[in-house]
Amino acid sequence: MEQKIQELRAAAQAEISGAADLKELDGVRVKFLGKKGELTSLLRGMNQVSAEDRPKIGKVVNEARAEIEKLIADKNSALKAAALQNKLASEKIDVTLPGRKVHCGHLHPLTLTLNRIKEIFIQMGYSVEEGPEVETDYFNFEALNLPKDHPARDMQDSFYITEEILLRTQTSPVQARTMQKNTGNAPIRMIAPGRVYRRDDFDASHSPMFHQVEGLVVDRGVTFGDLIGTLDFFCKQMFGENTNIRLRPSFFPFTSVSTECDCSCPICHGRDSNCKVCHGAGWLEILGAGEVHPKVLEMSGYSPSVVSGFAFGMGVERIAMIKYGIDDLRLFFENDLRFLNQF
Ligand code: 2NM
Repeated sequence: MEQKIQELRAAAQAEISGAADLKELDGVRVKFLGKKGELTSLLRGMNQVSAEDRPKIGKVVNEARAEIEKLIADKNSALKAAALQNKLASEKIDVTLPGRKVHCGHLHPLTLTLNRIKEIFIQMGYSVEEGPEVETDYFNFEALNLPKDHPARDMQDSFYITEEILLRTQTSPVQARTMQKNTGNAPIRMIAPGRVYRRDDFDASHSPMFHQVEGLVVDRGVTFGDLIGTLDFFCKQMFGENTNIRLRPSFFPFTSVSTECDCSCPICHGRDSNCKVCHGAGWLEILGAGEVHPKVLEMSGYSPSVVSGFAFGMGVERIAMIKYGIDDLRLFFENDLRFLNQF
C-alpha cells in the first residue's frame, strides 16, 4: 500500500510538471484528486489495511495529497505567470513611435476664391447679401428691366418651376430685393454671392449650375469713374498689383451704359503666345458691368434724378480658373481628390 502511494505520488509529480497549460493541469488534478481520482480510490482500499497500520498509512496518504495539491498550486501560478508574460510580449506597443497623422480636409478652390472676392469688397465697405435660389419671375426678370416680352429673356434659357417661379439665372434679384427693402434709402454698397442656374450644356466652359458674385452701389453722385476705379482695384487685389483692366462696350438690359471688363493675363502678362490661360491674347474677360438703368432704380423706389449707381457681375468659376490656371470647369464639381488636394 505504501509503495503504491509513493508510485502514485511520483506519477502525479511527473504529470504535473509536464502539463503544458492550465487546462491540462486541471485534467491532472481531476485524475489524481477528483472524486473518482486515483488517490481517492486508493483510500477506498484502506479497509483492507490492518488497524495498527492505518494511522501510518493514513499519514502517508495525507502527505501525498498535500504534496500533490501544493505541486498543482505551484504549477498553476507558474503557468499563469507564463501566460501573462506571453500576453505582455505579444501585445507590446512602442509608446515612443510617432502618432498617426490625422487627415485634415481643406476648403474647396471655389470657396477659397469666393472668400477672397468677399474679402476684397468687404474692405471697400460692401455688405454681403443673400437671397433665395428659387426666385419669382418678378425679381429675376421684371424688376431688372426685362419685361415678359423682352427679347433678352431668350438670352438665357431658364429652369422654370411654374409660370411665375424659376431657379434664379443670376444673383441680381438679390440686388432688387435689397433696394426694395431699403425703399429709396442710400447708400447701398453690396455684393450678392451664390449659385445660379441656366439650361446650359455641361462642358469645359459651361455648367447648368455655377456661382456668381454681383455687386451694386447706389448713392448720390456715383459715376462711371467710380466703377472703373472699383474694377481696377478688384483686379489688382485678386490677380496682383501688376495687372490692369480694359473696358469694352457691351449691352445688358439692367444697365444703361454697359461694359465688359478684361483683366491683363496674370500668368504671362501678354508675353507668351502659347499661354495656357489667355492663349496669347494677353487679356481675359472677367466680368460685365455698367451704370444701373434708370428704370431699375425707379422700379425699386429710387429716383434716378437724385441717385445713380453702378453694378457688376462675375462668375466665380471663371475667376478661379484664371487665378489657378485651370482649363476645365468640370474639375470643380467632380470631387477628384487628385485635383482638390492641390489647393
Ligand atoms: C452683370 C452685368 C451688369 C447687375 C445689375 C444689377 C442690378 F440689380 F443692380 F440691376 N445687378 N447686377 C449687372 C450689371 C450684372 O452681370 C454680368
